Amino acid sequence: MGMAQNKRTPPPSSSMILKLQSNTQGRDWAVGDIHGCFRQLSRLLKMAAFNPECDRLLSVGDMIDRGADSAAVLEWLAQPWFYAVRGNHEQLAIDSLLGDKQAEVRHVNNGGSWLLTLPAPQRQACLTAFQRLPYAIEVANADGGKIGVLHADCPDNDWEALASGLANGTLPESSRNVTLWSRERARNSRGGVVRGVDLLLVGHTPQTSATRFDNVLNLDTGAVYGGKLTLFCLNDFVELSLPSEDDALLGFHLHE
Ligand SMILES: [Mn+2]
Repeated sequence: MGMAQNKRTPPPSSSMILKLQSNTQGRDWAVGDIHGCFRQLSRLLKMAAFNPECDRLLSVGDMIDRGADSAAVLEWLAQPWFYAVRGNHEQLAIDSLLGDKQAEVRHVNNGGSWLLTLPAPQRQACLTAFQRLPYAIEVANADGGKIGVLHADCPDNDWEALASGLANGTLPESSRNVTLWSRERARNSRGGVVRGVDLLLVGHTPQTSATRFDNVLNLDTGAVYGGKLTLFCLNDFVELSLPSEDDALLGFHLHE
């Protein structure tokens, strides 16, 4: 990718929630569902004048599947300025790589066949990298507030309960699944402010442009479906989008 590395260390492998201090050196950006569109992400970061020496990039998950360049996820996750939560697609990949045949079929049917074509060491590297992904990231604001990041939704609209449940390993599987799979907010059958964060950044359910539901901002703008890829700056709330290339036009439909 031609971007210089800095010396920040990655989170410990056991951490299911990652807490980041406010970035006093540069800017923090969040990106919506990438789904293998890493070349598009590189162009978008150039548009944003992203500086890998001091800026950070947070992914809301679903970095892989359907797009042209899913295997590049390993390079991106190796960058010290790149932070990501797991999405349901990374979870399907984990379950498939752990030998769950039902998950393997489901993953392949949802754009995951690239994983089976990788050499065994790279498949193992994907398993290790995806298993390290936290369910949630919490970023401190310079003014004492916090911004949350997860893939789908926050169980019970209660960030503190989620954060402590993830930190001490007591969060029930049903709540973990809400963070990975829920579409209820986007379908308007569920709403309300998420307590304990100023803003929650999510993806998972494609929107025509970044869409806010109460204090929950959905950044999935359907890049892999011929929509666009969206960046959001946590410092000044600026949004930046790049339309997909024509060859990414695959038809818009609801994905897993
Ligand atoms: Mn998803």
